[in-house]
Amino acid sequence: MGADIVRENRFSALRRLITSADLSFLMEAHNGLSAKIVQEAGFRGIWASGLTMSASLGLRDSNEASWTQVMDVLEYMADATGLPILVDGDTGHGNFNNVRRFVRKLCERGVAGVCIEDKLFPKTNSFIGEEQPLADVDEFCGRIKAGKDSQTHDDFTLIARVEALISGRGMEEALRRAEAYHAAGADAVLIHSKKAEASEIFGFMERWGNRAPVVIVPTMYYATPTELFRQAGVSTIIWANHLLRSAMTAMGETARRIHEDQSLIEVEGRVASVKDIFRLVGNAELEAAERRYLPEKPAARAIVLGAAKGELGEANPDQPKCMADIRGQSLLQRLVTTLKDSGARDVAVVRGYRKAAVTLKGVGLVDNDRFETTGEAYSLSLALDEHPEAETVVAYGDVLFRRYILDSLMSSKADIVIAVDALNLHRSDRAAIGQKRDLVAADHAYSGDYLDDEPARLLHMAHAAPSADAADMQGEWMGLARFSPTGAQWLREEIEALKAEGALEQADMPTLLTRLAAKHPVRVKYFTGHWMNINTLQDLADARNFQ
Ligand code: SPV
Ligand code: MG
Repeated sequence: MGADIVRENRFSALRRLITSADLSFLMEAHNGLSAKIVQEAGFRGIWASGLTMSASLGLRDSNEASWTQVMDVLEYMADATGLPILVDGDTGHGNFNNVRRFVRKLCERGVAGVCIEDKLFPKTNSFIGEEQPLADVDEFCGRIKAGKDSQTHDDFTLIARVEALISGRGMEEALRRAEAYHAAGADAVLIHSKKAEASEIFGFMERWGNRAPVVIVPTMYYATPTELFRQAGVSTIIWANHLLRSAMTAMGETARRIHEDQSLIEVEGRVASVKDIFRLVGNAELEAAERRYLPEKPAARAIVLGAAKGELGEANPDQPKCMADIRGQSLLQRLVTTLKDSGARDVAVVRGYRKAAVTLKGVGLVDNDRFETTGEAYSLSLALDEHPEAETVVAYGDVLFRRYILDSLMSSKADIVIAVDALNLHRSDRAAIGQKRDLVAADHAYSGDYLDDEPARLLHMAHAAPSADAADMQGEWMGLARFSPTGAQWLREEIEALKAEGALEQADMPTLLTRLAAKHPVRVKYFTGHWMNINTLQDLADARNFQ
């Protein structure tokens, strides 16, 4: 129903654009994506150009694409936007009979109008050669009548394109044809010219005297000010091919750059981001629909360990590390957004140092008031509530990671899975030297082979600075772990065991995970980068560039 209403409106919307007293504009598009770009730019209608739809398929503008292939492209465009589309129907793909079927199908697919030109099938682009043969006037009028008689929507618009000026037949012939096409039922005429200035257009407008709306395509006479067309009474201007042409320029430059550099470094940042693609094709809508229609998984919960003081003192006065500002949002806010986006709806943050500064809407707060004398395992124990069977994500409060890393942990079948950076051990930058990290020993190392998905198992973990004798260490834990309901049960049991031994208060996460690994399989999932741990001022600066 909703889609039908949009389609209904599109027919009348195009009719209004063409018949209104104001000058209107149609912008070229050649596929669903460019149609969306036209809409975002603010245009109120689309020109589905024969030249650019063909070219984007790698074909010539000579009816090499069949009319059904054109129809498929139009369907993507109509689905991609709510804008009315005027399609370049070339000659109508044959005689009156082909026009009838074409128009019926256009109405069915929600394409609001067609422009047909008085040439012969197979057509040749108007800017190629001279004196192209024209259709017989009566025969072309038959195509117009057939089209109008076949429209299944009252407001469908049929525009007749006059090629007399382009093919050197002169103004009298152009006027004679325009008059005949108008009388045959065309809703408007498109007068085409390939001169570099618009004298033919102004000459035609004067003689035509507003008998029916006039559409023009100033590809060749582009330098003429638009205002003059407005004053001359032109109804609609078609900007006929400029999105495809600008895309060709941009794609060519990008391809050459990458080919020369064998690298993306010069190109990244100058091209649309992957996020831009997601936005334009409407991924947010799909996510909302998934929440509406997919069976709800029992909500996962997340525990963020944010009690520690950290060492960001001067840059971050009076604040715990997790509240450090990163481009207008706290580290904690960014982390919690990623956790929630990945399905951990119920987030608890354990706070301690300067706890009053740790605030965030939509999260539960747990206080570790003994943060100065206790460690991570103790903080975690405070947040484990009475529901140990829930799927649980545990994250350090001072890490940033790309969402796919957490998504990958969330989709793991393992009961306990930890995210490990396979390459970070080999960091040689100054910030990394001598810094203690959570070093991971696993039963096998990351192979770098895309096809190698053999699960690795944690042997032990230690909070230490990497050293020469750390050769048995396979990576660095990112401070991110996921426990299935069973894994969460094991976690609780291990915390209880530590407590019984009087070791809970001092235990860190590596100790806890090592103990778990001795009793249960703890899966190591390798990643290579795309995360960071904020320990130093330099890290904080780097985090501001983290996407
Ligand atoms: C098209 O865009 O395919 C047109 C306009 O028909 S032109 O190429 O100017 O003839
Ligand atoms: Mg064309």
